[in-house]
Amino acid sequence: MATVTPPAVSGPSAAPAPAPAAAPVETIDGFQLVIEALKLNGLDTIYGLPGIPITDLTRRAQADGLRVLAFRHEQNAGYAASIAGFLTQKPGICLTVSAPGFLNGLNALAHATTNCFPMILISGSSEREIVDLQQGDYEEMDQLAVAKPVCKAAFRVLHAEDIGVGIARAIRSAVSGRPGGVYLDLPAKLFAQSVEAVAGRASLIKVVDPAPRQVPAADAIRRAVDLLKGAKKPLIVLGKGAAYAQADADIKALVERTGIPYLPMSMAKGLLPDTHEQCASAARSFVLPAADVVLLIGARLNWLLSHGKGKTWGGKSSKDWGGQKFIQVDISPIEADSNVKIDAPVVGDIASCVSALLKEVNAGWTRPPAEWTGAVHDKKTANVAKMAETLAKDPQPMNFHSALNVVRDIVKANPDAMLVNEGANALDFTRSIVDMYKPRKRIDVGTWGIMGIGMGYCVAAAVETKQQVIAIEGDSAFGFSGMEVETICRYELPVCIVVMNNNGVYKGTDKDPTGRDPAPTVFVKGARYDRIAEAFGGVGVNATTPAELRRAMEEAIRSRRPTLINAVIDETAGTESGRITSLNPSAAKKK
Ligand code: ADP
Ligand code: TPW
Ligand code: MG
Repeated sequence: MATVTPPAVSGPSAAPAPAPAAAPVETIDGFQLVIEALKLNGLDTIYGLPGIPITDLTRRAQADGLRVLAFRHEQNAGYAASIAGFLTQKPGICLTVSAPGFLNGLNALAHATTNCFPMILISGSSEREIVDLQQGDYEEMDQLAVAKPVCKAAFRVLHAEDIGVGIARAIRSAVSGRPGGVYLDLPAKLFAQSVEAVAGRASLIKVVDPAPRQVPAADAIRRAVDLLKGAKKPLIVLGKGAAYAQADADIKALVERTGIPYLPMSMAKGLLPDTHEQCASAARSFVLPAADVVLLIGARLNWLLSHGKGKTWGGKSSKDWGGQKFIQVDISPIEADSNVKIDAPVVGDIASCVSALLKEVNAGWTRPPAEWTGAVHDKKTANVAKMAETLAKDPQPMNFHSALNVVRDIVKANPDAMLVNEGANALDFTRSIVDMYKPRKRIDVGTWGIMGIGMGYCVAAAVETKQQVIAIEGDSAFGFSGMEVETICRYELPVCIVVMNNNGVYKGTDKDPTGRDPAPTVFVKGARYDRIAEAFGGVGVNATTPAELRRAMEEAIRSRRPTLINAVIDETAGTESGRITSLNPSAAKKK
């Protein structure tokens, strides 16, 4: 520990007396205060990439017992931090250098905010005086101003004695209310500042109750329950807010005791097993337009739910309301009425709201009419049978269905494994074919449908849960973060990546009409992604049949070694834009 000798105090007039031999005062610097503030708050993992001015922060954090995962690109570190936040309810920490490193991390910060994941992006920054006068410092940028529009809150700390407050504010902002991304700007000069150690440590804050419960009002619960009781065709929609809330037992009890069919959004799959008799996933296009009262729990009526209106919901045209009444459980008081009228908003944290609703579902509760649950059941059984037929086929070359039939079996046999998923067809088919059995096991492209979350999510999923990770990746999607295979191999993480290689974006068949270049949607034919893993000491397998894919996945899970399987998929198998063709302007025009 560094020491300083305090300056001698001399009186105004007396002849200078020899200074008394002062005991050296122990000091603490900015680096150490940041590390101790994180540790004090249980934030023990950093996803980042070193460089000026934070290199020593990464080294000293590691020396002090924090887990520091160093990435090859900040965007992937940021995505890792964002999903760590989703999985743990603690803000995921991403650490970057100034301007370019900060900007590389910014995409993930925006993603965290959009998806309501708690995350703190901590970036080093250049000298304030020079930045503010725009005198051209090394990596000069007004990062605080740039971050503000895409995050929930942004703070800068200029003095070492304020580090405790800065980190406390960042933590509270990230996890309280609707969770989101927070930016924390730490200028280079801050790290080198020293303060007296006892006072410095005393300035750190251990945040008490960072995400206080928000209990719903009794009249809001009553209104919701009355509406639900009057329903003839009720439906529950579970979103990723419900998965985040970790109120798994109460959510399951609410669904089962009410007897209402439920639809899980993508990342809410597994809150109850997808094989649950009340799960209506396989009858989605039947239940949405038919339901009369819909209880939304942690799911927004955004594009993923067709804004709660239009033909999906039984409306006459694309903008028409389908006539349903909505109950919306959400922590954000301004979410209700964002797209259609919400008849019974229930504002509060999901754990408190579901527990309050559950109290009303007592012995006197009438389950939904058998006519409704029977119709949902019949529709679902027919669709499941149709899908089983498709899955049983063994076409040459392998297609999405025959490959995913293998993944479906592997996930069923390993229900604790984390499933990471991105792509277009590779995403949509996996979501509908691969059943999930436990909460928070499926993590994917989220609200924006982002390509590039893949390898960052794999690292965080392995680090935070210690479970086997299986990533089902479109070949295009994989490319956005592929270099992190080195990171996965370096930390020897139990990650099995399956690249669904159909030679391109959606398909591999497009041609440049002029004959000059490859079409914008296609890649090198017959690319061997498996060799990327081999380059870093991992296992690479080229799989051209379901049997080869099965063997390779089973071996990956048995060995827990980093594995990349190049699954060769029929390049004609995909459809343009996967399931969201209607949002593609040119494709929509052709209709
Ligand atoms: P999905 O994409 O699965 O439909 P969304 O991301 O659209 O889910 O919606 C998640 C919703 O959950 C957000 O509106 C957010 O405010 C809400 N939410 C997140 N965490 C909680 C919580 N702990 N309690 C209540 N609501 C929450
Ligand atoms: C950050 C646009 C949506 S899906 C996709 C792109 C480029 C790739 C689809 O090809 P892939 O899947 O992964 O091979 P498959 O199975 O259909 O062949 N940039 C970002 N995000 C998005 N969503 C895009 C571009 C896009
Ligand atoms: Mg592809």
